[in-house]
Amino acid sequence: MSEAPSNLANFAPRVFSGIQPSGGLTLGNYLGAIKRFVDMQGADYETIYCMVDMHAITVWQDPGALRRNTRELCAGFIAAGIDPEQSILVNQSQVPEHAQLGWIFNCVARMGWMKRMTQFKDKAGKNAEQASLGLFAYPALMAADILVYHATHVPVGEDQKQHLELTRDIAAKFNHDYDVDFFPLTEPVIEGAATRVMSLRDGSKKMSKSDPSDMSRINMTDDADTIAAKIRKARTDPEALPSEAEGLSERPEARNLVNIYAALSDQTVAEVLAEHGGQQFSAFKPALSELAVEKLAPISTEMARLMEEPGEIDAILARGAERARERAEPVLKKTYEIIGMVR
Ligand code: AQP
Repeated sequence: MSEAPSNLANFAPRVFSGIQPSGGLTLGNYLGAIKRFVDMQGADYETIYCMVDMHAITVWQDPGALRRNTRELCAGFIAAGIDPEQSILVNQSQVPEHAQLGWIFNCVARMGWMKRMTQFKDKAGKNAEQASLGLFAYPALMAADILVYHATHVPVGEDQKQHLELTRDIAAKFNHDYDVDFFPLTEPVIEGAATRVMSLRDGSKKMSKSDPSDMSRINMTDDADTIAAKIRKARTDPEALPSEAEGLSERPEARNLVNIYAALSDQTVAEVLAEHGGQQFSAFKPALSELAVEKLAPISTEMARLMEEPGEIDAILARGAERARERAEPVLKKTYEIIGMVR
């Protein structure tokens, strides 16, 4: 983590976060990210939410699927409660300043820092020689996504913590190297009961849109029967639920289902266990399915409705790009000035 003292008092509060259109949205993306994006939308901050399509292509994407997933992600944001008037909704490739600042940050970030990024190691796996250069450089572009807006707060799931620490390190190094106080040392906002939703098949792996097993995740577009079947088949242990949170510490699968319940019902884990402690999974799973369907069905129905009008989604993204560029352009211009580029 960067040692530089916080300089956030010098910047207007602004929230930025992004999601990759690398597949359909999962319950992990919803609880760890989108639901909290909605909570942060309000008078206190300007909010910018991005479909990070240039990150998605760090692994192969079929062009038709990428287009569809980008629109579907935008529909998901809106259906979950993001207001495109109040927040800026934009896809990354329509704001070239992200990539332009990303290049500069490739020259600020150090190889040693990048080599420590666990997400690259996880995603590249044993086949690192065959991974794209973009997958390796991804966190420097992510820093640019955030800092091109001088964003001060970034709501994310737990898995993004290391990338946000790198973002602070890049900002601090840039400020130090050029003797300026130009980039904010952004604060990660990792809060709530579901900062790390785990796979339904393996409590040690996070729920992910690119997991080969569809049974490992709940997709935001799953219908009620599919959600119920996935929860029924979710891996658990033979014990009843404990009545205290400590009783979940060695039970990752049980803890995951309780965390999901807590996040969906806006309760604490203690409140969920006060109500359901002592129950067998044969009773708790149907209660969880019912809750999940109740919360997710209105979102998926609205997503499907919005997807019938792709032209409207494209217009929202085009307008979002205009508003985003109004903010990003002056930051990039000033960055070029600071580093000595003749304009
Ligand atoms: N399982 C999760 N629990 C909580 N939060 C999660 N997020 C993702 N999965 C979980 C949060 O969602 C935001 C967007 O993530 P992303 O799509 O940009 O990338 P990711 O973290 O790599 O998500 P996936 O689903 O695992 O995508 P793929 O499979 O394409 O790599 C982030 O805030 C993330 O923390």
